[in-house]
Amino acid sequence: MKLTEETVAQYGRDGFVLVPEVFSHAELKALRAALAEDLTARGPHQVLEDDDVTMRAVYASHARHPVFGGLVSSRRLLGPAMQLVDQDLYVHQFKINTKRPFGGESWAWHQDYPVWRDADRMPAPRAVNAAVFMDDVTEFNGPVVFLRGSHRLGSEASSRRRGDQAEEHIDPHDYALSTADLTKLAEVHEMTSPKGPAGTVVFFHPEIVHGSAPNISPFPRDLMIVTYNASSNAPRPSGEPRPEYLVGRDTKPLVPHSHPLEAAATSMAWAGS
Ligand code: HL5
Ligand code: SIN
Ligand code: MN
Repeated sequence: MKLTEETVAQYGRDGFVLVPEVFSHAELKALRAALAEDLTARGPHQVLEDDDVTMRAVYASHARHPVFGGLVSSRRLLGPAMQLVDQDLYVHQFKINTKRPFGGESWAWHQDYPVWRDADRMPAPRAVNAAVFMDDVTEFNGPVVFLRGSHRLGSEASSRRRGDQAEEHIDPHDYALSTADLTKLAEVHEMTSPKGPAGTVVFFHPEIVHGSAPNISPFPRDLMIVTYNASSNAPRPSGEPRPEYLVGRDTKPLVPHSHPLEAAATSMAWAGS
């Protein structure tokens, strides 16, 4: 149940890697049902679009719903994440970006780590995102676009530039790269958007430049992102930390286990390779 050496090297070069067929159809059904249940819990952990009605993102479902609670220590996510960071890990952040059909909004070009460095005082980019496709991701429904290899530049390009789109959750809009910087970077770093059927997982580096376009297709694009951080790299806030739904407090190393969903797994194609 391991990424190959070649895959780990590819992650080092590109800043992301796509792993196909991690979750089966039956498991995705369970995940979608869990999301529907979790969406009934109202609170500040739900981020709305500009219309103040449509769901844009929901945070910390793993803290409320047992299906997501178990999933974060699944071998299939935590195993590769531990290989990629080469450290013991815990969940820094859990979110599902729910990009609705016919207009789900874009996410501005940004890097994640500068946000967590500034807002949470996370010491280093010793973390990895595991993005689980809860829907098929195509060129039509607003896939995440990466600048390949841009994580190797570090975080110099990003600092808070604009306003206050959000108070607790920090919208990438507030950390967006300038058009001049993005233009320069895109000359050197190819734009690429990993796509695939629901159940695909993309692991990506906290310093890779990424963003996504609106979803004008008739299909949803719900993307679950678990950010694993090294236990040795827990934030050291100087004052009041941001709310727990944004910044995980339990920094004890997670132990990979076979999630109950795993019992129903039929497709483990990547695991043996
Ligand atoms: N919304 C996140 C936070 O921590 C930051 C963004 O994609 C992650 C940049 O508030
Ligand atoms: C998106 O959901 O398209 C953006 C993902 C991210 O910023 O991590
Ligand atoms: Mn991001």
